[in-house]
Amino acid sequence: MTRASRIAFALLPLAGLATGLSAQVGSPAGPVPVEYLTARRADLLKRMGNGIAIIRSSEQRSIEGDYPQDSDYRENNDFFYLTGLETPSSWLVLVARDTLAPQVYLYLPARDTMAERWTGARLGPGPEASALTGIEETRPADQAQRQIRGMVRSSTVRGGKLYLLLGEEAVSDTFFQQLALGSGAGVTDLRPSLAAMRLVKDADEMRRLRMAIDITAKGHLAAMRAARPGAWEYELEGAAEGTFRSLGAERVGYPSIVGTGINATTLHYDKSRSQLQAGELVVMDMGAEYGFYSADVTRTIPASGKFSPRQLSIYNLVLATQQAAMDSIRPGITMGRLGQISRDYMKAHSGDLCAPGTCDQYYIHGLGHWIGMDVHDVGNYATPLAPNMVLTVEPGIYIPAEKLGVRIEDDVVVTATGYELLSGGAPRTAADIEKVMKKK
Ligand SMILES: [Mn+2]
Repeated sequence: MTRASRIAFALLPLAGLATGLSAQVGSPAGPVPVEYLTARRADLLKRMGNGIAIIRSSEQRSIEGDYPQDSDYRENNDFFYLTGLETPSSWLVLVARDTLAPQVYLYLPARDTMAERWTGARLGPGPEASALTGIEETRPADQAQRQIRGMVRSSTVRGGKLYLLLGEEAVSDTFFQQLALGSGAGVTDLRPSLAAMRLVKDADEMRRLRMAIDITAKGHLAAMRAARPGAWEYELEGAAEGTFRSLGAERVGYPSIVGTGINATTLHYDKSRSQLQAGELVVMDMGAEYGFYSADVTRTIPASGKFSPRQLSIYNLVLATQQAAMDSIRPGITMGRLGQISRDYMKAHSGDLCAPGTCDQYYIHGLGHWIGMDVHDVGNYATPLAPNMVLTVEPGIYIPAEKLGVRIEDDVVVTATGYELLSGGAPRTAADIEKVMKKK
């Protein structure tokens, strides 16, 4: 017995096999309603004009070779966005035609009763898959490559474009290379269209993001309460991640960053192996993933529960800088402009805090990024802001010589007139943080 199958055996519930349907809706977030999936596919088909798009799911990872978190399978974001499914080795085919109705095909591996005894029920082609996705045409995946070749031929013969997700994998994939060579029409990258769509969140995406962010705020509160001189970074991380899981998050959106003292000045320190010392600041950058959407929130706290006067001055400068950037958020402005506003603000308000220079010399990263299914989500950063785009606002000051790092990161959604703060559940002001840490 392999290690993987032993683990699978240990996890197999004795109650027997669930149906494919319940296997799919097992996520605490529930399924993506069919009307959203249908609308997303219709939008993409419209953007395609005349052509055929091939979107492949992720493959199952190997417990022995890839070291996933327990038996974790993470679907490809674009495949999930358009199907709501978490099915390995599957294909989605969209055929857009100038005058005729578009066609959509879903290829799923046929069910396999013996394999399902080890790894749980799967969704095969058939009525359940159609009910979940709104795609009538579901077919066995072992027919996918042959049929796709035929469909690509007939679409491109009619002057249709061939659309592929041209990531690293696609470029090195033999089947996709053959399709590209055989199409006679070249290949168009599908990613920019999907990125533009995913940049503006629909109501189901917002529901998931809000929940991911609420859960994340509670995790930060738990970490604040776990902090004290002598605690280990991993205790804070464990307090937050345990909270995430207990509230329905499937995984973390990215490896948690908990850095105390000098570690707080390493932007992506994720080892969490040091012990908090009295007088240090701790940067905690942690976000839950819920229903495929990831929060991204950073709080900076004093290990002993009280900021020193110097720490407080730096902290308040970062907070005011963040607020200045947020106050400038409105439809039409760009991320680049917001970044400049934050930098100018910090420079103008540094006083002698970072003398002989100004504190913006220690603000060594950008202001923020899109969030969504990826914590650094897809989307062109030159796109002017519009309602229902969701971004982080996260200025910071990092002074290694003083072992002092401060980052404050919040998640906001753009509204018709400005922004809504989504991550206010985690205390932001120094006074509110001190209050939480005092009460534990
Ligand atoms: Mn971030």
